[in-house]
Amino acid sequence: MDTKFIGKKSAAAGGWGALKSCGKRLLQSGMPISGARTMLKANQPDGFDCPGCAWGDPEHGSSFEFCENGVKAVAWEATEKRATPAFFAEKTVSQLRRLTDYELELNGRLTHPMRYDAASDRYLPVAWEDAFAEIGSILTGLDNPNRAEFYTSGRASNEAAFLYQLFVRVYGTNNFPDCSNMCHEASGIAMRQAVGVGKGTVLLEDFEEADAIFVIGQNPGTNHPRMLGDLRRAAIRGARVVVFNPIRERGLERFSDPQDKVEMLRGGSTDIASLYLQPQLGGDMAAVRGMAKAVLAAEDAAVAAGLPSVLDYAFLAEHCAGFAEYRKAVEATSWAEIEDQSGLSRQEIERATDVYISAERVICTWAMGVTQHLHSVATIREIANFMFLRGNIGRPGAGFCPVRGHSNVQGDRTVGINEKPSDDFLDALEKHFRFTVPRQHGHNVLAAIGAMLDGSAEAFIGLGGNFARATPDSALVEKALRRLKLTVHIATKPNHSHLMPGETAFILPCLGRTEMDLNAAGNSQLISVEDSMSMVHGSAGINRPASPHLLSEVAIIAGIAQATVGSAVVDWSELADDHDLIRDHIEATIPGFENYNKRLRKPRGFHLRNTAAHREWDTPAGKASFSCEALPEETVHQRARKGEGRFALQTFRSHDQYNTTVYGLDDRYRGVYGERKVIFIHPADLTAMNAEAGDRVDVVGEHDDGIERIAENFRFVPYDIPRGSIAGYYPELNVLVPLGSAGRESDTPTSKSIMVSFRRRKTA
Ligand SMILES: Nc1nc2c(c(=O)[nH]1)N[C@H]1C(S)=C(S)[C@@H](COP(=O)(O)OP(=O)(O)OC[C@H]3O[C@@H](n4cnc5c(=O)[nH]c(N)nc54)[C@H](O)[C@@H]3O)O[C@H]1N2
Ligand SMILES: Nc1nc2c(c(=O)[nH]1)N[C@H]1C(S)=C(S)[C@@H](COP(=O)(O)OP(=O)(O)OC[C@H]3O[C@@H](n4cnc5c(=O)[nH]c(N)nc54)[C@H](O)[C@@H]3O)O[C@H]1N2
Ligand SMILES: [Mo]
Repeated sequence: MDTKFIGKKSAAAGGWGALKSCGKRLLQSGMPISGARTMLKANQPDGFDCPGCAWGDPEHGSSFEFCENGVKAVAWEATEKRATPAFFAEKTVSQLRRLTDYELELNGRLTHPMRYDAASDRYLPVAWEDAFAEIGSILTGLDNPNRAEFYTSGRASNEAAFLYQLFVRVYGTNNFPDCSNMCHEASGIAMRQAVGVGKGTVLLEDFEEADAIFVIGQNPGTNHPRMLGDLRRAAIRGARVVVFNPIRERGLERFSDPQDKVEMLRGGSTDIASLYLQPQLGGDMAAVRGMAKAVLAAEDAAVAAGLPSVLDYAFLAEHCAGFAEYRKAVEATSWAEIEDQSGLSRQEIERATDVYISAERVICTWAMGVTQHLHSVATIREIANFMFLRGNIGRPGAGFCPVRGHSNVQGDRTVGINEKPSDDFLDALEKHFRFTVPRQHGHNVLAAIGAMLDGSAEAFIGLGGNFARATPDSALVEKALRRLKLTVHIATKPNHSHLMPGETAFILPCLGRTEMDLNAAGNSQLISVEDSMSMVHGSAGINRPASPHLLSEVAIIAGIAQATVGSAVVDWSELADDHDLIRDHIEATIPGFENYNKRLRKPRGFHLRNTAAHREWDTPAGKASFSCEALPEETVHQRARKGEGRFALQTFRSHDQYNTTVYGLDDRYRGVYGERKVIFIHPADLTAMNAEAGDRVDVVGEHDDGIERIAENFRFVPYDIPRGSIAGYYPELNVLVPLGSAGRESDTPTSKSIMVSFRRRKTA
């Protein structure tokens, strides 16, 4: 596709632009000069885990792996700005609500525990003990523990998350809505069905051996910048990178590595994608089915010509179940269907297939472009089917890599943040701690919101995150939070969720990753996290806490737990004081953590064994399992196409944000500066509407459930994107994501397939 209409003539991703942008953000964030020292300790053996993404850390090379967006994440936390009680005294909560997410967080780190005072509509300081006592008394006063919701965002450490789930289960519920429900839930479900583990099967080292890497529905240039380094090294070695993304993302086209002095001085860059395909939104299952069809056709041709097999028959025979049925399903899918749904031509799909067939070892990575659709589970099963055809799992350089979001979202699940816990895990908790665990499955994010809206939930506790902004139908969720008896937010910076107080409301400020956590005896406490490659490693902050009144997440959870359930089952304060003891409990209840405390202190930590990576299949069939579903009857783009003036909208991240945290108003790689209320759209779609670049519109939700959803005053930006598909930023567009639209099986909000239309605005 012609790219001449993309904003400014674009330089490669990374490079000097990345360095410049870092400098600017560091200045704006108010990070002290000592910040440089903070940066150097990110992702180092004796430092802290970068609070940015969940990409793995390399074994070799002790120098700091430069990452522009890691710098921003660290600087944002290590700021010198403070949201003190004076900040909260100055404005009523109603006034604060008028600020944008960006303006709110710019006020810096929270310093004191705060309690909402309805009479003055302000947050006032409160003593920790009083906060714990009041939270405990409201929680114990609910007539059923299932009337409370315990949210987790994926930054919480293994130690905090384990203690949290233990407290909540002693209290008596499995209500654990978490950010994963909105993120990689579909990956976990599909992979457990297909290969028996819900996690990626590759290590970082596999990227050094792969002959081809398929990157589907992911924008690593912005969201996992260190992954670009691995893709770049692979590309230089001659591995082929194949991208499926409706949008041409610059980082996937060309990358200039700030680590590479020669490349930086020459002003050069490396081509990343050798093939870049732009499917329609939601068209990936069809695209992958198309590749599978082309693989089977190549196999038939090889047989006819007496050439070696294209399929890995040994793997299929020894390890797989359901291949014959799958083959029939593929044969029953026509090229016409595949082309129509994927938006790709047969020739394009065959070119990708050629790369696949000529590669001995293939890795497939994916993220939100795959998981936030109606048919995400079926799509990921199809990716697995496709990979099975040539045995691309459980050998060096080959395997599945769902690239996680939050830096410890994977670890949180491992240690028990799960509304549908396994019986094995509950049995282990029960046996080790000797209490009757709740067995009834609890609420995920959408169920929790449902319960808050219908009045069956009365309390919300948030361990990090920004629930009201990250969830769909923001306006409704805000109302739901304000109807509760109790809202509690454990957080580092003020955000909009804090401004939706229930009858009684607290903001409890905690230490961040970059800060030292000293116990009563003055010993520094280590926490641990798990990355996308299932490596568990330690993290210890080095900065002085943002305020002397902060507590660690672990200490806050222990305080609430003590005030709510007492110490009959667990001595909370002992655990808060010594994280090694928490890890001993993890080791005793969760497989894979043998010698946790010892192995954690090794430089790169340790790897949690992944059965599928060893070709052991913990599935009902005891094999790697093919699925044989038909393609979705209709995808969002096919539906939108039927209606006049309708478009399929995806909501994604700019280069200057971390989820609901907006660092700045630029999206450098996409050529957008100083604004966020934009809609990326194909120029021919603009012409067809008699509209032009820069025109302003209201974006109107077309979910057809009788609810009016409008996002006001957005500006058109012409972009290289398929006709009929459009894109804009989360969280500004969350008002358009319907609560009632969720992925099959995954129950994930469909943030990448929203049907909308436009309404012209007369004035800006
Ligand atoms: N700097 C920074 N880092 C982050 C985050 C952040 O906000 N900022 N967030 C973290 C979190 S929690 C997560 S989950 C990850 C998110 O990482 P990503 O998944 O990369 O995040 P998105 O910005 O949502 O980008 C989705 C990509 O998928 C493409 N896409 C959308 N729909 C489709 C589709 O139907 N098919 C295909 N093939 N592609 C599609 C979009 O064009 C876009 O390139 O990043 C993590 N890392
Ligand atoms: N429309 C749309 N919606 C989406 C998505 C999308 O692509 N489109 N993506 C979804 C995805 S993938 C995810 S993961 C969710 C994210 O949902 P969340 O995890 O709920 O949101 P975040 O924006 O990451 O949370 C930011 C807040 O976390 C707090 N925080 C930061 N660091 C710490 C810490 O160390 N400890 C504690 N206790 N608090 C801290 C700060 O107060 C900050 O304001 O959003 C989802 N929502
Ligand atoms: Mo995420």
